[in-house]
Amino acid sequence: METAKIAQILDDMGTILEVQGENPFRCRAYHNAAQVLHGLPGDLTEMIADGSLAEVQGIGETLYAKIVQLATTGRLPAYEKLRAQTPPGLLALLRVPGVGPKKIKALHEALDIQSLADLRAAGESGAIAKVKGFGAKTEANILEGIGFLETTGGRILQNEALALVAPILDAVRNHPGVSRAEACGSLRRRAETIGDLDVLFSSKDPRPVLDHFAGLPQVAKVLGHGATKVSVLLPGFKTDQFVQCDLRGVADDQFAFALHYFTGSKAHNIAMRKRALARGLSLNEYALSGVKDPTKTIPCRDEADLFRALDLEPIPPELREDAGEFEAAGAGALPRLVEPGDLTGTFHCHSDWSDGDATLEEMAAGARELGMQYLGIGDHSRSLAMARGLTIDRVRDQWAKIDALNARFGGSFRIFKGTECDILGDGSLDFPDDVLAGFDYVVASVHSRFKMPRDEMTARIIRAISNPHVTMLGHATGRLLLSRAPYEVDLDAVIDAAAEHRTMIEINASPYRLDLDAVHCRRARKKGVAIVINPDAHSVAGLGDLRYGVSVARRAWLTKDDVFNTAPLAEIAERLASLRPR
Ligand code: DGT
Ligand code: CA
Ligand code: CA
Ligand code: ZN
Repeated sequence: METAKIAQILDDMGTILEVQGENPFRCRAYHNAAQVLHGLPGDLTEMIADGSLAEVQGIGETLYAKIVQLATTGRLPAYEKLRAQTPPGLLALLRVPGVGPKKIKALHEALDIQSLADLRAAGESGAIAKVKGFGAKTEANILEGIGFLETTGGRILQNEALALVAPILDAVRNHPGVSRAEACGSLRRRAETIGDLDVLFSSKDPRPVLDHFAGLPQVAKVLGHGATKVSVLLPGFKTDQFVQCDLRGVADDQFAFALHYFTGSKAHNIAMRKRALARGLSLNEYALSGVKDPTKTIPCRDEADLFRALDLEPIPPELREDAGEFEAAGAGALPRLVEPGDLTGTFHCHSDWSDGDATLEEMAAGARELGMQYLGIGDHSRSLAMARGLTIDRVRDQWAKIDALNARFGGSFRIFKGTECDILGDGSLDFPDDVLAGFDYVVASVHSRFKMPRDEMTARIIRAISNPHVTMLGHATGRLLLSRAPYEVDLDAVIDAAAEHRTMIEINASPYRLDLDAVHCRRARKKGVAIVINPDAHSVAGLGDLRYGVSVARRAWLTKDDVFNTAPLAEIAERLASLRPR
């Protein structure tokens, strides 16, 4: 059994025990062990075999035995028993933002709530407000949370979709009958979140490939099995969550048309078909042919051929939203989109000085490994105690440490001294100006009081980014994709202020956040705001999230020159210095 799956089971057990009102220490032991498994330095099976797992801090004796049992047998009767004691809809309630095990326990006991439907009915009838410890405000929050859950529904994050699709694509590509295979749909367009997975392959005989796919071990349920298409459910990353995956097979000479069609978006496809019709051609997922004479077909080996046949430059998947790409591609004026390899470094990364996992040295080594020339460390500021924000004294210690490291790098690499400085409630910053002046750059972010009225939040952020010490605005809306709505803010006003004060705005590349979204990012660029792509990395692995930020930039039509962190180190140093107030 995979380590991540075992961790999930331990987490679930901790949660069920919480819902049952078990002693908090016992519950926490399960959650802690799950965390430890997520951060395990080696392979779980090997660590069991060589005894090193027993040495790992944070896993007690009982839990150690349970992990070994799960890893070796794939089963745990204690877990099955707990699941059997829990109504099946109860854990799903945890997906409602703002509803935790304690609330579930109370509501279950007071109102016998067992499912989302029960919870909504109770909220709508006003029954939740009457439960001890709840009240009208909590009830309204819960109803809002249910609404949020419903609109985001069964969607998953891009990183989850990529992790699910990779082994499927491997299996399909490795099948001897397959010549080409690709993941299409929203995933290929790099949309923020993904509804279902669409995989396409070409082959002389799709049947054995489809049968093989339907029989893959990770398939939880086959929804439909036809001659050219199989739909299945794959287990998602949350308990009782399933993700649909459609696999379609076509002939090799149909592949380009099908790839284009199933990549979408739907709006793009409709416009593309209209364009074909305007040229007397009919386009569908299998062919491009004459309207009057369907036997006249235009063969296309790949998508580029198809676009050319309609007098278009090839349109990258990220731009296919019918949002101006046809005009640009028809005029030969598509931008040359920024690519992951264009990034020379990044800012807004955390180290173990605040809430990151890795040391400064490890983060720098990780960045160099990725071919970067510099790394900006922006640990949290003092008022964010929860994230171990740095006091002014600690900031000065960190500067000394960074100076020493930079001296060691001798110019071949550089760590920039940054801070992710909290924007306080009134829009002032968490450090005084004389301290801010000592950093190479300042990222300003909101981490508190998310529920402020829109006007107040907008004024707060504008005040912060108007401070000449602020180099860039961090995660502009504070949203967490699929789990926390953005705060209320007039982003257009923020963008205007950023342009006026020459403050950059970050694309937060964490797949859990991804703000600034592509639409506002495109607007910001049009107003002349410099965009910077930051991973908000809390570990070395987190630096890899930059790819998701590049996708947002591409969806926003950005070229290399529109992105600040594509310049070489010397130029970055110069431009940062020029942005510091005199
Ligand atoms: P998702 O799954 O909600 O994240 O979004 P998509 O874009 O992957 O949508 P999906 O899976 O329903 O369909 C995949 C692609 O197939 C879609 O992007 C465009 C194409 N497609 C699906 N339905 C239609 C349709 O009714 N008309 C046209 N023109 N294309 C369609
Ligand atoms: Ca899809
Ligand atoms: Ca689909
Ligand atoms: Zn951060």
